[in-house]
Formats: sequence, structure tokens, C-alpha cells
Amino acid sequence: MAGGFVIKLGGSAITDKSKPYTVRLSILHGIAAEMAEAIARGAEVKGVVVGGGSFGHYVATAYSEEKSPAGEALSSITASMTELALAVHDVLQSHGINTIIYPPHAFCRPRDLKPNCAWHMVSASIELNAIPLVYGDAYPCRGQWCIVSGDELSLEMACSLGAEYVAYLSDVDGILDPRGNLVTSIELGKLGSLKGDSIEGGKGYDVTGGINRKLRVIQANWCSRLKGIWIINGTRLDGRLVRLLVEHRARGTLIAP
Ligand code: IP8
Repeated sequence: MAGGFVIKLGGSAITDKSKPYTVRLSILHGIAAEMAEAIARGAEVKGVVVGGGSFGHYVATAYSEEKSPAGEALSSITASMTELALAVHDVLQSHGINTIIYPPHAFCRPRDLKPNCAWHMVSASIELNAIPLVYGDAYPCRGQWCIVSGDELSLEMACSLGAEYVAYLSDVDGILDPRGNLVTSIELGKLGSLKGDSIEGGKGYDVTGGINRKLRVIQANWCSRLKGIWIINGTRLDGRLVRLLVEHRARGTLIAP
């Protein structure tokens, strides 16, 4: 069935990037409460995606700076993200939202910016009202380890599971122009002109950061059934996530064809 949202919980919103392995629990509970209210009011959440933050990005950055065996890096990065995914799962479930965790390294074979996941394995859980949860992950590639970002997973998940919108929850209000003003909407075709603008407020280590990569991800994974990508602030929840999921409007940036 078409409709609904895939929600990406950005690592800069749900973790404290100044402290390794730290979940911002009060923010995560706030997001979960708004998601639960929106679902009770009829919103459809087709999937949840978790970004790396002070788990995956921290560990991946540490391993890219030192010469450790690839197997050790892969083992540690995937474990850190499993831990974060489980923390998110637990908070969501405490608000009555049942997610089921699908580890991307086990069912995706990324090629460049396309995650190439076996989404047909995921759809059966939706029929049971268990919402699939995936996360930015590491996987073996070319005799080394590589990263698949939650950015590309969100788009491919939405396209494959029939969601019309992707919502990126960041720690800023949306795309900000070079003077710091919010860009409320932007046409997909004009994304290339945004080079000086920024999406991520959270500075510091980030192995998949940068607006240029995000723009290439959107262009590589866009599909015709998508109506838009919203970027909103997941740390300032004042009902804006409920409004977005139920009424399809919010303070933030809408990227649409
Ligand atoms: O924060 C990155 O996911 P993202 C995941 O969605 C890792 O780009 C393991 C760094």
C-alpha cells in the first residue's frame, strides 16, 4: 500500500557526538512520544532508520585513523551500531511502537550509493505491524570494510516499501543557507545549487557527512513514487513531528520534484 513515511533518526539528533557511545535519551523519548501520537492519529510509519552518531561514526573514525585488521574494524563498527539500534528499539517499544531490527550488513550488498538491500525479506513484518528498523552500518567490501549510510538506506527503503515521504530528523531546523536562514522548500532539480548550504549542525567526526554526498545520495536513489524528503529538527520537538506525520506540514525543509 502506498503512503506513509520512512523516518531517519539522525545520529546528531539522537546521540551526543561530544561523548562516545552516548544516547540522548530524553530527545529519543520525545521523538518516540510524537511518533506514537502521530500513529494513533492515523499516520503511517513504514520504516525507521538510525544514523551513526557517537556510536558508528566514532568507532569508524577511530579505525580509519589506525592500521587495524579489517575484521576487527568490521566487528567493532557493526557491534556499535547494533547496540545503538537496540537502544532505539527499546525506547520506541516503551512508547508502544514495535520495531524489528534488520542489520544491513546481513541483507544488503551496496553498490556505490545504492544500498541494494533485499527488501522483500522485510515486508512480511509490516503485515504484522512490526516496523522494520535499519541503521547505517559497515559491511565487507573489496577485502576491506565500507560504510552504508542511513541516508541512502532511507530512500531505498521508502521506494521499496511504498512510502511517499522520507523524514530526516537532524539537529538543525532544515537546510540552512550560508547566512543561517532556513530554506523551507527546494526543488529536487535545484539541489545542485545548494553547495554552500548545510544540513548537519553536529560538527566533528562523521564518515558520511557533507552536503555533497547527501545530494548525490538523493539523486542516485530517488524514485517516482516519492513525494518528498523533509528535513526537520529532531531535537526541538514541540509537536512538529506529529504535524509532519499527520498533516504533512512542519517547520523544516521540503525537497520535492
Ligand atoms: O550516520 C553511518 O550512518 P549515517 C553509520 O546514517 C556508520 O551516515 C557505521 C558510521
